[in-house]
Amino acid sequence: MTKKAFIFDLDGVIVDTAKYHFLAWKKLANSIGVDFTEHQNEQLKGVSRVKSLEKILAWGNKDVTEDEFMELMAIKNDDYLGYIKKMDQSEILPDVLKILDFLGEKQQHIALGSASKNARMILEKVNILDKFEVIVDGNDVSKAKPNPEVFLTAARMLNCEPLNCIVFEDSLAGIKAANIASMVSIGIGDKETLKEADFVFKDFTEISTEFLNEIIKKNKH
Ligand code: B16
Ligand code: MG
Repeated sequence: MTKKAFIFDLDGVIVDTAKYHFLAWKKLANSIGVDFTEHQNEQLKGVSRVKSLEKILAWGNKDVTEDEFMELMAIKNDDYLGYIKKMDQSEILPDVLKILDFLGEKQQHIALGSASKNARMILEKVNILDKFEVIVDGNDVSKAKPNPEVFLTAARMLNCEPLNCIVFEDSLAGIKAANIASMVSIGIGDKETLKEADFVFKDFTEISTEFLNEIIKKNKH
């Protein structure tokens, strides 16, 4: 049987760092006189740091110089890292460890495909860095999701055909990226928002080992 590659997004799939992104972006936006709501934060899920700040400045109708832009990004990231430093294994989302261990026992490839430049640090903090054979994050790719670069890079590093890759994603951009790459896309979150995915589950507690066994056995086409 061909070995499959299971590629996990980080924020919203393994841990809920969106809440820390929200606090840090809100503080930054407010400091320059821009409002920032949780609804707007939703639109930053899976979006890179640069693109997130561009969106916030556009929402607030703010123009900044290139130097100011870089400084604002650094301030936000320092603030965000303050939250990350306090993370531990208790912040791993329900049943993520169970699924990682199951896939490990079944000797499947396990990779990370995240837009975050802080991905390695977060995996270290929650103590699961060693569960990933390959890590592709915001430092390794230049094209943001829905461009499939992040997932295709992981597939290439694992020497695995895209058709044999399965992506777990919480953002629509990430689901689109997986679909464009001809991978199996599994949405984690809201069924309506993620309806373009091949499968959608509210969270990992809804994913059975029977389902995973079927995915391991099955060919996409
Ligand atoms: P950083 P993911 C993404 O992570 C987040 O969803 C997104 O909100 C964030 O802006 C992006 O990482 C960049 O993060 O500032 O740490 O480089 O969902 O792709 O794992
Ligand atoms: Mg995500």
